[in-house]
Amino acid sequence: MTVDVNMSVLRSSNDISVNDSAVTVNGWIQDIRNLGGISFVILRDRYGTIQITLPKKKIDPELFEKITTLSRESVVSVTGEVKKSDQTELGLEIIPSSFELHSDAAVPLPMGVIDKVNVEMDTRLNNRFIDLRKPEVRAIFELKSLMLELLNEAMVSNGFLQVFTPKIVESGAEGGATLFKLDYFGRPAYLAQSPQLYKQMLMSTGLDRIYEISPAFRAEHSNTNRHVTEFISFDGEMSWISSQSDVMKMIESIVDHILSGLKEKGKKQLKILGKEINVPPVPYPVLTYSECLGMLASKGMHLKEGDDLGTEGEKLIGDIMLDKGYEMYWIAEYPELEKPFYIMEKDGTPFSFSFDLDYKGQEISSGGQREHRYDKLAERMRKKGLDPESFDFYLDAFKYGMPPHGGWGIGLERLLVKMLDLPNIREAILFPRDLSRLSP
Ligand code: AMO
Repeated sequence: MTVDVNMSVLRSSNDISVNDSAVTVNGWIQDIRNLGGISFVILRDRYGTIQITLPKKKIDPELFEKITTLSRESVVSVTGEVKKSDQTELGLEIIPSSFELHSDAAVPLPMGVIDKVNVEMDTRLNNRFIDLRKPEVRAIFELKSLMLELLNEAMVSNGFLQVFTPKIVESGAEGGATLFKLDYFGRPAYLAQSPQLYKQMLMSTGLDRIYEISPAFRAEHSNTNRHVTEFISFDGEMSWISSQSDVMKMIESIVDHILSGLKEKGKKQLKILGKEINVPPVPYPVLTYSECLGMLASKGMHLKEGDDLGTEGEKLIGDIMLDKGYEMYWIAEYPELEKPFYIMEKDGTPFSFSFDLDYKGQEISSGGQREHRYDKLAERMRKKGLDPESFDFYLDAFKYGMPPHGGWGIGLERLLVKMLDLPNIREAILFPRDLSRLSP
């Protein structure tokens, strides 16, 4: 009898019924080493590699010839006997009795899988199907998937309902400059930049805690290592808050659950990546925007009240905070002019009940308390040069009973990138979209 196994079974198996019995392993031929009297084929699947050992004298000559002349990355099933071996990393090897070739890989490969040469990111992304065969690339996406699992866990345990809102919309929420325009059966429409308007509308229904994890689209004209045109936005909205601090506390508990969960459950992937996750203690320190201006001035960067902190400012604050031992911190109470119409003003001041969560010098989230009072909201829209009438579908939800509420949006890839200290957001997206990339 043969048992169909993958390498995780072999890795975890101390079971003698697998060892010493005939197994079939499926995978990609990673490497072939011919050493005269003996040849080795390294077979790889999602879980690892195993050595297929072919002592020339003991193997059928035709089988030997066929296996050892296969091209790298061909896909095969190999059947044989599992033997204990102290020569291999796994402590096991397979002596083949037969094999099946499913797909013969063309030569040469567009890029190598195990070669240690540095390949340009563009080449890697153009050949993502090969790039993702590398365990260290795949580990990022295994951690991303684990991150979503942990995130869902945190949301459910806090009583949040998962929702999905439209991605084809009539009006944007995050400013006209980054809207992708569509032709919707002859009418103008846009790709959603965020679920902002919908998640707020849901607060008026009594669904008092909701979250959404979905693609968000931004026509970003800047080519940076932290902007893409399509990213995964993790949004939450909650009613009956007393202040933005309630929202900040919620985010802290969710982020803490994700980071500690990944540290614990992602050990295997973190080891492949050679990374460790530091879990910053909660609560995270809160800096106000005005304090940040002071901190920057002390380092020679002089900004006026109302200026955007900018990438450089954010980085500098990150360095100052890291010197003090903080990787994660809040920047709160931005000038109301800097923040979108839906954010509540701090009455009698030029500031607002808003916050960003910054991680190692980069914004990973923003949010705040929302303006839930209809008249004030319409007034704030006009102040921002928007016509409240074109937002009727949204404003109506405020006209007929809206609780106080607040929420956030976290760029999932930005969080992952900072957690793993990856050099570019594109590393955390399977098939990234940016200013120049639309394929694959
Ligand atoms: P904001 O526009 O700040 O806020 O976006 C929220 C978070 O989304 C991520 N992000 C991006 N990630 C990658 N590429 C991009 N081009 C990009 N743009 C944004 C960032 C950012 O912190 N509606 C509000 C949130 C709220 O108030 O609930 C919003 O969208 O990590």
